Amino acid sequence: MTTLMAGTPAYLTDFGRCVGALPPRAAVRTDAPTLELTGTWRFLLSPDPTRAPDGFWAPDFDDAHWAQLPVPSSWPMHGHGAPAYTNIRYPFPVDPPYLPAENPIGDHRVTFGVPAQWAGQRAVLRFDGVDSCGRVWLNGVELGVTQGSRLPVEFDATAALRPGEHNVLAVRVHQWSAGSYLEDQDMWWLPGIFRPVTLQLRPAGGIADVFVHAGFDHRTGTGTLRVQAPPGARLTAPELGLRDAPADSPHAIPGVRPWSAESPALYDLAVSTATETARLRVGFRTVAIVDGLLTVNGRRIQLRGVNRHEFHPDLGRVVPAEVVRAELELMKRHHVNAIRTSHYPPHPQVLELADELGFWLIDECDLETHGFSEVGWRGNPADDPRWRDACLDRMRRMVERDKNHPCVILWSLGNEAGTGANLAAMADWARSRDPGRPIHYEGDGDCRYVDVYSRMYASPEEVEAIGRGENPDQARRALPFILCEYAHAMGNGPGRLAEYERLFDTYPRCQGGFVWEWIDHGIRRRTADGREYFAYGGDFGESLHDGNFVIDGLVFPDRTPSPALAELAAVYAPVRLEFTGDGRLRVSNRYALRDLAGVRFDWQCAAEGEPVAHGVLAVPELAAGAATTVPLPPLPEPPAETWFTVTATTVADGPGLPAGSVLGLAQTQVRPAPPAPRPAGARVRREADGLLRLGPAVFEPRYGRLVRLGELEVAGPRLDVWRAPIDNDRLGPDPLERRWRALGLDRMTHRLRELAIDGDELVSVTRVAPAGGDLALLVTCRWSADADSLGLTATVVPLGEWSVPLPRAGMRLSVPGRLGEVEWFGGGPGEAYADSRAAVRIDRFAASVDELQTPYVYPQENGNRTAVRWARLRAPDGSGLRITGHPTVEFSARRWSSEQLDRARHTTDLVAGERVVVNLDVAQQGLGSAACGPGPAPGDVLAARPFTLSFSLRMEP
Ligand code: IPT
Repeated sequence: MTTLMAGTPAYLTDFGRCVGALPPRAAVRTDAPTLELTGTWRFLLSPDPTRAPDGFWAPDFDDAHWAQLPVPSSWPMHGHGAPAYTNIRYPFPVDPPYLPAENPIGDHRVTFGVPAQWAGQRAVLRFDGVDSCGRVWLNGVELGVTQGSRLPVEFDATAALRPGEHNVLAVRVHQWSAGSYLEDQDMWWLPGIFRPVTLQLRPAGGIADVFVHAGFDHRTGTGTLRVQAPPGARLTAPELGLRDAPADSPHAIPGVRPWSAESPALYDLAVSTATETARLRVGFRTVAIVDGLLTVNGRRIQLRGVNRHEFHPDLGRVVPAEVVRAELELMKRHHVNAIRTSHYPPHPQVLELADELGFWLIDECDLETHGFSEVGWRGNPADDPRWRDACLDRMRRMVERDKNHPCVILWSLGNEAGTGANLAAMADWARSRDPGRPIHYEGDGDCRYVDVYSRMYASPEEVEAIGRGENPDQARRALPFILCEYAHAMGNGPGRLAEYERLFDTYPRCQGGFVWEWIDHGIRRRTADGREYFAYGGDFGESLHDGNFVIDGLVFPDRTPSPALAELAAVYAPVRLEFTGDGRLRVSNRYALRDLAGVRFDWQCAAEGEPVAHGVLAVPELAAGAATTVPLPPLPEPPAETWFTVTATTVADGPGLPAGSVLGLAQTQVRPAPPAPRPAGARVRREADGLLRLGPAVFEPRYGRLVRLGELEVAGPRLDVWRAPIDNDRLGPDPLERRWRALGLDRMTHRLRELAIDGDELVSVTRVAPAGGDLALLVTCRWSADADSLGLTATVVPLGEWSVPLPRAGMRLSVPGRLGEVEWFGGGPGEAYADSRAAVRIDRFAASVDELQTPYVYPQENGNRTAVRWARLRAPDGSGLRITGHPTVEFSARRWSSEQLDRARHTTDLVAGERVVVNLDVAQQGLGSAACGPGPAPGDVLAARPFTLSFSLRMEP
């Protein structure tokens, strides 16, 4: 038999190895001449290799008819091919190291000039990110092949380069390669040359590589600087008193300002040889695990972190520098102090900014083989010797690139790659190369080759057990514990952030965690009529996809904060304020390494939201980790519900934190509301038209429903237990939504059983039940009124055996759409739910009905305002409806029904109707994190139990 198969190029299936790459080295700023090859390139996409042009790498190849494409770019974001989203599953057969024939090719070409002075000198061509594999030719000469999408690769360009002439760079990018088996992160598949391409002169005798070790001894306050650089290199750092000092001996620097995420002190350092100067910013800090605790500069740190992917809604994996800076500043303002670079090393600019603004970083290697879990982990590259080189190569490239950044406190081997010998080898190598940083990897469940015990989505109950040292296994018990992922922020949620933080505050070894995740990876698109929305998995016709599971961030795709970010900020607040109940305030400094100098404590007293007194509290400058109590000032007692609010704010600008940033806030009630009188006195009258009249209200007797309040058409409050399921209701192993729909909670029917007059009250009894079953809720409404207000007390009793919690417990009514402005006294300004209410305060707020909506990318229940004492809905002419809770209600108002919200799949499916639908609830089911993690705490599960809801309505002229 003669084999005729030509096959795919060998490099594509060579177990993820690069070809021709130079040894990895640090990313540093240097004065070596550098050309950025970014800009507009020529591009041709071929759906499979058989259709890709031969010889396109030849300098004289005619590419005039090719498309133009910006580089860096993710090509599917520019109209070539389409993005595709899968979470765990590979979008190709699990057949390592092979790829299917359907493997798109993106051919890239660019022509550029090189100064004549470069002649005779060595030059390297650097790619900071090529997804997934690029074969590179310069002037027709093949330089090599890249793999490892999110890692740099350098090639020697010296021989191929033609200084003083036009040069042609050609890169063939394969969407899939063996390396793709190592890159199964939960995100869009987005091929392309998505990070810079640079050409750099490498002067003879230059700084080929540099490794700065800058430690800090917290006992003596002395910094030590040791720089590994080429022989003869000299150091200059005027602020450190170093002028042309030798690099090869350690320098002790007394009285140095240490670096931390809280006070990111950096010193400029120049490392020079006769031919090159590299410029670095040095931060002095020592990371150590001491007595089972992760410490920096001698102090236990607490990670208040987020998982950050590199994502942009229009550009894919290309994130412009100004966007990254704004993003990290946004994190900073929300008291995020740590970032896990899930699940690959980010663009080098992220590390520079993290040094400058102050973040603890877990730098994670570009390694995930999660799709092997679908086949019982058979053939997992993390444990197969044939993949060992590629695994080690990836670790090396990350560590070498990022080793000089003080922000990096842990190296992470990767994510969800099972376990195996290659991971252990990566850990060993990193430890020997950089003993200054411990190793993280969540998948090493037995903690055999890691230095911290890391978990994902452990419930608060389990975290507490770990905190108490109740782990079964001794090895893990001795290690610091972190949650590398927790509180899945998908859609409306997560709940329980405050509960986790309390555990991190309580148990020293529970050193915090990283919320999953920072950003919704929604891709911006427009409907045919030009309305913008964000797309998710399946919106690009993918045959295999995981829907909106990629929409699980604290910020929307365009980086506007979702309500969860405000919640996170309140929970992560570095200053904790608590009222002790005996006229004092306890102030705790939750910084690990910084005192509270430059923080001011303002207080205010407000009666029904109207300020009546204010002042400044004297609080001593608390040392890191310290707490004290201070007395409260004498307070006025106006005849209205009064709240005392203390706000800790920064006085001066700090890195990423402008003056006036709120570091902590707390409130206490000084005086409760005088009980609102319940309307009474009017009598029920039967009108000639058959309608019933009670004070200002008109009822329709067949269904027992309110139809009018004075001139206002109010469609009767009726029992409502349905909410448009949130992702945490819809997903997870045993989704509530399935049980809710099986029971029929989304399609309840109403039968009036009784309508009667009882003294001054109109009383209706309604049986509310779904078709097909015999479970029901019996609602007794007692209506009373005076001349202009109508009161309702509704008592609800479940009938039958209810085994599921209710989505919500309350009443729904509707008013004309012109009542589009809302003012309320209660919890705000943002939405809040039972287990996500740390960010609200009691005050008076105003918003339009439209502004009350949270535009979750996948529409779902949202916008609830909590503990509302009263709310007014008003038309432009000022007339409207006032709702008063007895004592409070949960309130939401929208221009569509919960059923419409439930049916919508994108924000643009929601079209305003003619009514405003108002929900007044006793409670809703908590949020939890069940889409990927625990559900709400038992206390926030809305069990079907009898409840009473009471409020009154008044028309306002
Ligand atoms: C975990 C992944 O590490 C993360 O990338 C993301 O997919 C997250 O889940 C869900 O959004 S892995 C999961 C099996 C717990």
